[in-house]
Amino acid sequence: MKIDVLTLFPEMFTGPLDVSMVARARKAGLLDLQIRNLRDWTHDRHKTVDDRPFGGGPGMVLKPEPVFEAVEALASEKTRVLMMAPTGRVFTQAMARELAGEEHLLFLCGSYEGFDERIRTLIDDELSIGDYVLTNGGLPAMVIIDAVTRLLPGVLGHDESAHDESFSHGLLEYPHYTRPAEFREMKVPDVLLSGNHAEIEKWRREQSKRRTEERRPDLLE
Ligand code: JCQ
Repeated sequence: MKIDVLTLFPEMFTGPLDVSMVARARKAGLLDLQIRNLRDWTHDRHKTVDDRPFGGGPGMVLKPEPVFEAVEALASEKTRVLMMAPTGRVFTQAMARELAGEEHLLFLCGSYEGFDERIRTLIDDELSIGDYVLTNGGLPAMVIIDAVTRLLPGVLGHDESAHDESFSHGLLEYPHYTRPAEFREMKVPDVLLSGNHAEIEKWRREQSKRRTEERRPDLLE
């Protein structure tokens, strides 16, 4: 998969996307990820990307010209253009699976400065990662890139993907334990040491269900 990110803050993206599984996917050639500075599509000496709002008021507004030029340079028919904003549909695991099937994603990272409304005509989907306000769309874009990358074919090992299956059926994960069997007077449940795989499965299903009822009853609907 190819992913381009258009941002005013490319420095934000070093770190999260250079470690762990995303780094591995990039090195393996499964993910071609490029972070692009929106200012590269300006033509003036000051690399101006925003201007004062028509009609007055506080703050600045992202200008349409650099965004249009950048999107026209980076996108093709096959590109899904995504904008991160608290006004978007809330991102879910189902949406991650859908995006993982795309050839090319282009993330536009806006900010609370606001953007010229005509930029909306470039966008296929507006996505939110939750009901709170951030300073800009960089972190939401990284969250979505992370969630999508781990679903790309060949990125997860076989064990890890099988594990994922067992709880993307809408329930929370059951409790896990490793050695030692007793730690500071806290004992691992006997059933897990029993070697009885049918009983272990039953216990895990019950635990998943109970946890989901207690913590996320909304998932059971
Ligand atoms: C995304 N949840 C919160 C903030 C405006 C383009 O418009 C805006 C973008 C942002 C950054 O994204 C978020 C966000 N999901 O704050 C305001």
